[in-house]
Amino acid sequence: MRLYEYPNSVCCQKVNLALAETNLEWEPVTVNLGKNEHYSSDYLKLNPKAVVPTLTHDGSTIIESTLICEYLDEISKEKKLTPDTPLGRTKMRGWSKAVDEGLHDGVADISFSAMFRERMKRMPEDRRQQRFENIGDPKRYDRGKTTFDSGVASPFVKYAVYAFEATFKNIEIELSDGKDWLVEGKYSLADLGLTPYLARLEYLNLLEVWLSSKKYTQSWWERIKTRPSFKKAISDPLTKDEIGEMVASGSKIRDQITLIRDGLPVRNL
Ligand SMILES: N[C@@H](CCC(=O)N[C@@H](CS)C(=O)NCC(=O)O)C(=O)O
Repeated sequence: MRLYEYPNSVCCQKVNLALAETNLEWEPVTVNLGKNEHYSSDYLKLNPKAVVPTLTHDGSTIIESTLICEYLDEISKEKKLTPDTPLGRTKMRGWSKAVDEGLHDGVADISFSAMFRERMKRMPEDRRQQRFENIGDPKRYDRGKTTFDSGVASPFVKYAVYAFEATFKNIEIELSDGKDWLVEGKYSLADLGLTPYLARLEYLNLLEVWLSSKKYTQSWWERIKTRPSFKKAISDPLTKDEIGEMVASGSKIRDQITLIRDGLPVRNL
């Protein structure tokens, strides 16, 4: 089993968490996003969306981190990451949808406005142009270009803050009856799937913006961080430089993110 991945990528961290929790044997293959390797013709045959992660196993290719995580739990002997009841499994997939339909783009846009934008500014103009031209998908292009041009003032950062606000509100409600984990009181792909997104906000020094007022979510987050999978899949692989860059760049936008959050319409939250 091979995992095509890139360091400090949230959706690769998610799959790494599932691999750590299931104890499956696998081989990592690095796809260097910085060198545009995800646009090489060989990689595009595996993953036509030109993103990491991609899993190959027994001659088959699986893309989409949420599906990869479900697959890994399916093939593991214990299937311990999936709730026991049909309703539990549906609820678990509800949390995955929050990630796939909001938090994933959200964390990418916040991270881009704080950090990758600065890296892209330092790139030679022709390489930066090539990066944008390679994108293909017009929506992904607009997100990248708008946030490159406007930074935290990009509307996509506002959508991101809204997505996190809504999800954090739901997490706090779900845990407020004293449960340890989101679905049926048992650690599952629901908790696992959210983990890299909270971790990224924490490394960017932004998690407090949301968690300072949410005591149940805070304790749940502390529980998640004590799992050996967190150390193995998220904190250990990060280099000092990566952590330093995240903390420094996220701290610079913290006040603006707080202002955006405070100015959100609350009616639909
Ligand atoms: N929905 C996909 C999203 C994959 C994705 O966006 N991957 C990012 C890294 S976390 C990527 O490869 N980005 C490359 C780029 O945008 O150029 C999944 O969950 O697998």
